[in-house]
Parts: sequence; structure tokens; C-alpha cells
Amino acid sequence: MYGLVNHAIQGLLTKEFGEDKWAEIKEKAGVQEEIFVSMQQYDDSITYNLVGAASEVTKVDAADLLEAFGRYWVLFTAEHGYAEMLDMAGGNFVEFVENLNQLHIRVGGMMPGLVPPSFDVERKGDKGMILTYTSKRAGLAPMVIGLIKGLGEKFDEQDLTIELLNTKQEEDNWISEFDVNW
Ligand code: 1MF
Repeated sequence: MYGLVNHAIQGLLTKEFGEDKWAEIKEKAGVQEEIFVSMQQYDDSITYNLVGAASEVTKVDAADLLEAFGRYWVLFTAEHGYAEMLDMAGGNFVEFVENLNQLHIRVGGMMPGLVPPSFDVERKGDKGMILTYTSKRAGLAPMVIGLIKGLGEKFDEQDLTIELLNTKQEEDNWISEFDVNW
């Protein structure tokens, strides 16, 4: 994944647990890098190792860390140069989610190494959807829960709920369905 992701993980972990814990996490994860360069590509194993090490060091479940990271990502990207891109993606919650694939196409145009997930929306009435998330990466459904909750906060949808319905693997894709209501 692009360094921007690892940089954001560093931002969340130092904010929540402090610099000393971050140093310990990096050490345990076997990460040598002093800094993550946002536009450089890093092996996905670095990201997974950071989350695994963070879970051991902080005693917080990896799934809870991933969810917190998803929430944080929405704030972090808005504060690190992507506010305009996020604003263009939609003026309300459902519009934004429906435009996520377009957003990734736009980012992928600049960053050819991007391996974007895809998000498919099936509307249920005017305040619900079945969201289908398809990714080459395993285990990130908890992050999507955080991302969607983060978007709910961004768009002042206080009553938003999201529930993971199921996850399956098809060929080299991981597919999860969520019931989202707001
Ligand atoms: O392959 C990748 O490196 C990658 C990185 C980030 C793929 C996707 C993403 C974004 N995505 C992270 C979870 C991925 C889970 C998975 O792969 O299954 C979050 C998508 C998302 C969902 C809900 C709401 C908002 C979301 O993200 C908005 C977004 C998406 C991409 C970027 C920023 C905001 C982005 C911007 C620049 C990037 C990389 C990603 O790289 C650059 C480009 C230029 C200069 C510096 C870094």
C-alpha cells in the first residue's frame, strides 16, 4: 500500500498511545523505516505487521485497531491534502459511498500502483443500503466498518449503524457484505 496508509497508522498510534509505544510497535513489527513516504509503495506485510504489533503492545484487538484506523483515515486524509478530493466525491453520505469507485479511479490515475477495493451499493429505502466491499486484501472488513462510521460522522449522520453480514473469498478477491442504515 502507499506510504500514506502507514503514515496515517503512525499518526493514529502516536496520538492514542504516544511516541514511546510507537517506537516499541515499530521495533516489534521489524520496521526499519524512520519515516513513510506517502507516495512510495510499501509491501502490504508492513501494514499488517504494524497492526499485529500494535495489538500486542497495546492489548487492543486488531479488529478494534482496524476500525479505529478506518475512522481516523477519513479525518487524516481531509487534513493531509485530500479535502478537495473528498469534497468532490459527494455532498452527503450515500452520494459519497456511491462515488468511492470513481474516487479510487481518480487516485489510481496518478498512482499506478494503487490496488483499490471496490464498493457496490444496493439502496434499501432512502436511509439504508447493502454495501458490498471487494478487495484483493484479506481481513480488512473491520477497517471498512470504521471508514463508514467515519463518513457518518463527517456527514453528521448520528444514527448510522453498520453490521457485517458475511465475508467470502472468490478467486483472489475478498468480498464482504454490510447492512448500513442511517
Ligand atoms: O492500494 C493502495 O495503496 C490503497 C491505499 C489506500 C488502496 C486504497 C486506499 C484507500 N482505502 C484504504 C483501505 C483499503 C482497503 C483495501 O485495500 O481493501 C480507503 C478507501 C475509503 C473508504 C471510505 C471512505 C474513504 C476512503 O478513502 C478515501 C481515499 C482513498 C485514497 C486516498 C485518499 C483518500 C489516497 C490518496 C493518495 C494516495 C493513496 C491513496 O497515494 C498518494 C498519491 C499522491 C501523493 C501521495 C500519496
